[in-house]
Amino acid sequence: MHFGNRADNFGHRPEAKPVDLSVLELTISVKQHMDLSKRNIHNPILNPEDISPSTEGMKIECLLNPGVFRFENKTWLLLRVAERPEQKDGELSFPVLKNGKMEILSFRTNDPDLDSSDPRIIQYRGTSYLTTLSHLRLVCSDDGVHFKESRDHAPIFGEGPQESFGIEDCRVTTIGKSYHLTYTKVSPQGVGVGYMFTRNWKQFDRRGMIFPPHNKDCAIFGEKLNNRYYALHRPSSPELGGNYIWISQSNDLIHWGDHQCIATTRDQSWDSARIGAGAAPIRTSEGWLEIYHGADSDHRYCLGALLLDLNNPSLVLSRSEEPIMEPTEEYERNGFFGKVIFTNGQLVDGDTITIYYGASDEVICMAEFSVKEILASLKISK
Ligand code: MAN
Repeated sequence: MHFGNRADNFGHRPEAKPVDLSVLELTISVKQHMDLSKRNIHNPILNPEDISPSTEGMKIECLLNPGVFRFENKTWLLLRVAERPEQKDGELSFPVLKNGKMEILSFRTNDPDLDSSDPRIIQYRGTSYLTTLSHLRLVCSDDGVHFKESRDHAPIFGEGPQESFGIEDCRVTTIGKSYHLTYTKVSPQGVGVGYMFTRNWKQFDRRGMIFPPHNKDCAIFGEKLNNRYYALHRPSSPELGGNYIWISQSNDLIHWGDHQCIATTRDQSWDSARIGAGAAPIRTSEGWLEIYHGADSDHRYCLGALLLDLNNPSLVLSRSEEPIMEPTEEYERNGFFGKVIFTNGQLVDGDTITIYYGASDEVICMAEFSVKEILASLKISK
């Protein structure tokens, strides 16, 4: 849509038509209601071709869902890098980890026992596999927009049988001078939450699985409350319950208890099929602000917000009725797995939240929100 009477390529100027301002106002208010984000003009800021494969013979198919932190005066992303070998006609091949080494599994695409309708997962004779193997990679930037791979910091790969299908979607919570990493461990045994911490991004203290399958989307709060650590996480309960956000408490960040469900999916809504926490909740004057993802039965992933009580974050004060960000741009609608906006990393500076997000499960993007604007939208939702 354009307003006014711009000349066409041949210099013909169409007759000026009066602009119907009521339509314009309606469009603006509807748009503002739906999407509070300001996308960066450089989006996507990272594409699979910008990063080098971990091993010869591998191709990076997707960059996804980075954890974000500040370290040594730079902005860092801990990317999820999803790889597989270059695909040959009539064959579907992907790596798995076995005894610390990559092994390639292959299936004929015309095998009647193969179900490859979801580009992320295949089913073969009752067993599920991922079509790519993910590891975590560090990239850093002086301006928060242009990122380069760090030569001084090695990639983080899955280790042991609980991570044989890789590690994914790592949240990074900074507490004092320590960085606490919660990530998805994937293997045929199931999908659970792994935890490790580091101070220098060179040595990592891996502390194993802190939430057993099926569980993911774990974000640790950046400070203790009532002398305890808190974390949001997302267990799945297939028969009774569903894919809901829970909160738990711990004295040592490893053993978690006092589990409570704080938010469920909503029928007929943009978040009707699954919801999960993004990065660590943000302390605001009104409460803890959590940007979370919600998906519908069509696997369309949007972002919304939850406001949790400052002293007792298991109390939800308010929740977005409508998404605060939806997959509307070309790079968010089309890609490895389209119609996806997924965030688990952000930086907060005064009123500005800068989220880094995976779009279409393929490229890395960034967008800004105003804390005040999200809080105002939550007042309407209340
Ligand atoms: C799941 C996870 C995410 C991914 C979304 C959308 O929630 O595997 O990593 O981005 O699905 O595919």
